[in-house]
Amino acid sequence: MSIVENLTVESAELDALARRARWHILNTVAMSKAGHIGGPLSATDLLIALYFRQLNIDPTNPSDPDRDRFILSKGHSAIGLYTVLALRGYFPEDELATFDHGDSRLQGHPDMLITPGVDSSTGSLGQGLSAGAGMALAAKRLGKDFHTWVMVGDGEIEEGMVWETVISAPRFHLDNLTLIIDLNGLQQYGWPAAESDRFDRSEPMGHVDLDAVFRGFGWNTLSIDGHDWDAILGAYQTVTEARGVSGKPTVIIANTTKGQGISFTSGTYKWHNGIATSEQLDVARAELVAELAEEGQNR
Ligand SMILES: Cc1ncc(C[n+]2csc(CCOP(=O)(O)OP(=O)(O)O)c2C)c(N)n1
Ligand SMILES: [Mg+2]
Repeated sequence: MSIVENLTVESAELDALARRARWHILNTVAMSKAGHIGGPLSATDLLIALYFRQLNIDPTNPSDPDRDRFILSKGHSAIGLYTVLALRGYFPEDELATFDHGDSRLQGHPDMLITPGVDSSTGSLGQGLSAGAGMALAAKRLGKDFHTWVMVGDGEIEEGMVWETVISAPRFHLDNLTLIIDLNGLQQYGWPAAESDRFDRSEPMGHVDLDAVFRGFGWNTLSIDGHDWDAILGAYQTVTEARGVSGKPTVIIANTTKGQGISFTSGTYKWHNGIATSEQLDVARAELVAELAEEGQNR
């Protein structure tokens, strides 16, 4: 294989990276005046652990045919992916400032044709798992041992197309395919929790036993706390051990909090997207990475 060795990054360092990523997410969207917040923040820890501890990738050679693949099917969380790609070295952190500009490589939704490290264009919810299953099947047919990872949102899995692949992937014995469900309990809109709270957007999958459903369709299942490094890294390790052995795809059901990591964005659908005020940026900076203030990142 031509890929570089995985990095050795300790949990404390992962934590610092995640804080930095969360700051970039809030600040970049505020500066560009467009973009999503809650979904990128719920996925941050899962993505940091994936890119810094799990994926077999080489940021200097993003088209390596042997690289592991990652598809952010919940493409509206693009700024979360771009931030992690920048921290991992695919492009400069400074380039994040161009997010969503017309001539930028970092569009509002991921574009595999222009952004280094993006393996599939996404944004129309529901499609990424099918693309990932195709990649995993291709790997089997070509005799390659790269692994394909896909992340979906819990609102996203209301899309029927997701379930076509949930049904078919075990039939092809895709133990080189892993689905991560970012189960943050919120989407953009949803059902009211009570008559008195018409605008609560909670629990799109709250009535579904996802573990049992996936198991029934023939998947390996893991349920974890998606903000606990040991749990995340343990699940990724279990996936690695099952590769080529289990004959089944694996789903990681990651219990997360939408808007995780910043006090005023945490746990509310109101920060699905949004532009932070300068006062809110001050609060977030103090909570996350005070040292960034001196670097003048709040453009
Ligand atoms: C097919 C499709 N329908 C609707 C949208 C608009 N949309 C963007 S994000 C979103 C909510 C997604 O919720 P969820 O999957 O739970 O994502 P997260 O909570 O991680 O932001 C919707 C409806 C879309 N991008 N694609
Ligand atoms: Mg959600």
